[in-house]
Amino acid sequence: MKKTIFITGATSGFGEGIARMFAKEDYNLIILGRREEKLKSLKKELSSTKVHEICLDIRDKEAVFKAVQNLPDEFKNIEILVNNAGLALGQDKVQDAKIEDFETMVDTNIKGLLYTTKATLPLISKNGYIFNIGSIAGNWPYPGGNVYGATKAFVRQFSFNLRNDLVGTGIRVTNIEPGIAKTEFSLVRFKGDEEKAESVYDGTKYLVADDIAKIILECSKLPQHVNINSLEVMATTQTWAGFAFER
Ligand code: NDP
Ligand code: 8X3
Repeated sequence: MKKTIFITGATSGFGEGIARMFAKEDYNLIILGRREEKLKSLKKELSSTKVHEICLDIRDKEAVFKAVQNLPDEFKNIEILVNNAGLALGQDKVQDAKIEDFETMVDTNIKGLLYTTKATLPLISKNGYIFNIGSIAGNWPYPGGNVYGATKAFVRQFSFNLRNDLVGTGIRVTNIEPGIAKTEFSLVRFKGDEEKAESVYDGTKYLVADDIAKIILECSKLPQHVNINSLEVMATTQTWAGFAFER
């Protein structure tokens, strides 16, 4: 029987890259996102394998549980869940930022991830695998990283605690913590400001979706008794900035 991978946020960036990578590995795919057209075109592109698309907003708890309950039988045995859907909104100081942006990040990156995890857990096979996409922002503070970083710190700690709860099931949990990567991430963060988004990547070498997809594939191929708890990955060009001082 073919294995199934469930990828949230598969309409762009890491999620789309992971879908392409696992299609080549002959997995059945469950792809989730809000943009129906992108889901449809990805399904068409990857027609050599079975693809089930779920068009919804992961902030909608009822919709998430219903979509998982209504999965066609051949997709009900999930080998790998990738909790990837997420976003940053703005990079302003807490005192200047919009409370609505904070709420969207919390609702998506924390609550949405909890809904997809809780809904799919009963369908994850013994010896299955859960990848959560955290961020270096969950490990290291930076100016304007405030709520986004805090949501990713939640994802990291939740991943570790989930491991505790899943002991005995054989299900592995890895928190992947990428640094700078060129996807639609900055375009979303800066609300469609293409110039500002591009400036994040100007003159440097960044990670791409395929790098993260490869890392996930390699982790999934490790022997079943090996669990990588967290994996922080940066572009070789990226390092830490050091401490800032008021003078
Ligand atoms: P993209 O913006 O390219 O992709 C984000 C994906 O998440 C899209 O498919 C989007 O789909 C989906 N998504 C966002 N909100 C929702 C929602 N409410 N409901 C359902 N789907 C949603 O960015 P990345 O690929 O870079 O981001 C993927 C993950 O990686 C995120 O969790 C991000 O925080 C994290 N990350 C990114 C880094 C980077 O530098 N790029 C570095 C570290 C971590 P749609 O719009 O169709 O709903
Ligand atoms: C995205 C990486 O450093 O831009 O999670 O927050 S960063």
